[in-house]
Amino acid sequence: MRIKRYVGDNVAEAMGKIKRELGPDAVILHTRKFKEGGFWGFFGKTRIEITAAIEDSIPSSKKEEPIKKAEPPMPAMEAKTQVEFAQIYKVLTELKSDLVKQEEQEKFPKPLNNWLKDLVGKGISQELAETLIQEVRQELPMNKWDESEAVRNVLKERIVHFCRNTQGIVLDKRPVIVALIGPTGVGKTTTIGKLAADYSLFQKKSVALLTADTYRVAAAEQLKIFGDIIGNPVEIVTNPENFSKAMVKHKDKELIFIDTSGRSPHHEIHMSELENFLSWVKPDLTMLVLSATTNLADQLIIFERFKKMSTHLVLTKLDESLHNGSILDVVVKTGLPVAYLTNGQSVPDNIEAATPEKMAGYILGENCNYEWTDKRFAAIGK
Ligand SMILES: Nc1nc2c(ncn2[C@@H]2O[C@H](COP(=O)(O)OP(=O)(O)O)[C@@H](O)[C@H]2O)c(=O)[nH]1
Ligand SMILES: [Mg+2]
Repeated sequence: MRIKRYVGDNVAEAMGKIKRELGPDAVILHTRKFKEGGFWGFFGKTRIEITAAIEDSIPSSKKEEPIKKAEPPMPAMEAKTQVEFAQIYKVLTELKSDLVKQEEQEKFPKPLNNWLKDLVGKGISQELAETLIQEVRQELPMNKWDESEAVRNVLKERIVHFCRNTQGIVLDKRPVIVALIGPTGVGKTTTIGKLAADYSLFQKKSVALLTADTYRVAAAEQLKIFGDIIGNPVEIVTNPENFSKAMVKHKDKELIFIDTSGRSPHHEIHMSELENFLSWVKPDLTMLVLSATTNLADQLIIFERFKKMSTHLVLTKLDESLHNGSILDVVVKTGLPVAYLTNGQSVPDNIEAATPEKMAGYILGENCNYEWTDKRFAAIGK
C-alpha cells in the first residue's frame, strides 16, 4: 500500500492531484484544513490536505476483473463514479465540520475571544458581546489585543456610549406626575419610597404619594410608612373621581408619585386595567421598573407588553445579581432613557440617578463595593 499526502488550495485541486498520481482507485484516509503563513493563524491562506492510499501490488487491470466476473448490478464505470462521489462527499463533510468547529472556537483572535467569553459570562447576550468585541478589534491595533487595560478601556467607552440615554425627573412644571409601573415584586413601591424621601427630605420639595394598589394589605402598610416619612398621608386613587379630588388637593405640590399594583404582563385584563388607569391619570413620566434579577428574555417580554405606556426605565436590584450585563441588552433593545438605578432594600439610600458611567460599572461588575454618595440627585430637579 502506498500512502501519500496531497495539498491544494481547495478540495478539487487536491483530489485532482490524487487522481492523476494514484488513479481512480485511491482511497481517502484523512482530510485536514490548515492555514499557511499569517499571524496567530489569522490572515494565512487556507489549504486543504488529503491523505490518500492505493494498493500498489495489484495492477489496476487485474483489480477490475473480479468486478466484471461478479456481474455487478451496474456498469463498472458508474460504480467507480459512485465511489468517487462518496469520497468527495466524505471529504466535504469532514471539512465542513472542521470549519464549523473552527468558527465556533475562533470567532476572534484568542485574546479577544477570551474577552468575548468574559462579557457573555457577565450576562451580555452573545450577539451584543460580539458587537462590542468587533468594535475593540477595529479600534485597537493588534499588538494591544492582549493588554487588559487597553481592551477594558475601549469596552468601557463603548458600553458608556450604548448607555448614553439617561434622564431623571426634571421639575419643569407643577406638579410633575410620575407613575411607576411593572410586574409584581420588582421594587416599584420601594423605589417610590426612596425617591419621595429623597425629594422631600433632602431636596425639600413638596411631594404627594398616590396609589392605585389596593390589592394587598401589605402594600398599603408599606406605603403608609413612606407617607409618614414624607409627612403626607398616602391617597388611594382607584377611579377618575377620587383621582380628580386628589389632584385638586395636591395641585400645588411640585412632585406627585403614583404607585400601581404589580401587573402581570401575561394577564390581558391586568394590562388593560393599567392602560385604562393611566389614560385618565396622564402622568408626565411613566417609568417601567425592571429588576436585574429577571432573566433577559423575560425582561424583553415584559418590555414588549408595557412599552406603549412607558417613557423611562428604572433598573432595580442591581445589588442582587453578579451578572448585570443583561441591562445593556435591555437598554439597547428598548431605546428608553434610564432614569434611576437601585441597589438595595434600604430606603432612602439605595438609589441613584442613572448615568452612563454608573451603568457601565454595573455591567462590567465594577460596582460591587460601590459607596453611596450624598446629593445623588443634585444635578437634576432644578
Ligand atoms: N436587593 C434589593 N431588593 C429590592 C430593591 N428594590 C426593592 N427590593 C425588594 O424587593 C421586594 C419587592 O419590592 P416592592 O417595592 O414591594 O415591589 P413592587 O411589588 O414592585 O412594589 C421588597 O422586599 C423590596 O425590599 C433593590 O434595589 N435591591
Ligand atoms: Mg408595590
